Amino acid sequence: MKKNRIGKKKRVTKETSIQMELNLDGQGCYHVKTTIPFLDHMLELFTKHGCFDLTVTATGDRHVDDHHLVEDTGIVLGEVIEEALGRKRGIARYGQDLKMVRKAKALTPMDESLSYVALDLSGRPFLDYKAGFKPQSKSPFSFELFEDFFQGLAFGAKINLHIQLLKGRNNHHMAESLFKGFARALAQAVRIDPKRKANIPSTKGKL
Ligand SMILES: [Mn+2]
Repeated sequence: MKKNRIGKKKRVTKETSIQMELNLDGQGCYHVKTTIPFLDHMLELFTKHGCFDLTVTATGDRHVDDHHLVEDTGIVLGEVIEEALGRKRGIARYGQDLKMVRKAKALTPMDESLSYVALDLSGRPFLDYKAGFKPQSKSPFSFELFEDFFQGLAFGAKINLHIQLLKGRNNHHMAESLFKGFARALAQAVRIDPKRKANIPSTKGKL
């Protein structure tokens, strides 16, 4: 039987302490405790829609604000993705969320919100991120932190990641659309393509 692709990481700094385990060949099971309920909700969506398994225990200096913890959680998620992929033998490499594809665009609707996510497990970190969340003075969560999250993730995983929120009214739905879109694009990119057998999908012979 094929071995599951698992990444495991413990990262401790003076600002945050994060322990994470990701199984790319999972079943959508999660146990996520970051002390930030909205971030937990997003990581759970990601796990369920990508059909991964994810365990996260994270704490940080939230008396400052949520920035360090959100950003570092993104970095560690990127690192466990990279570790789980190993040498990337046999993977599809490119991910596009094919739900409601039109004109080669990958779109994920979430009620009134709609986003586009495309990625390449290229080994070259890059993030293009356009998501205009609405100003929301009473929200317990700062939605602009998701740019830092995905920046950390793209660099931790060494992936080329394009995220664009096309429209939306409600920040909660807009964030859900981004995380579901990311999960589904990643699930496609990491899938093993049986035609490739164990070869690495690059003319360089290395990713
Ligand atoms: Mn929700």
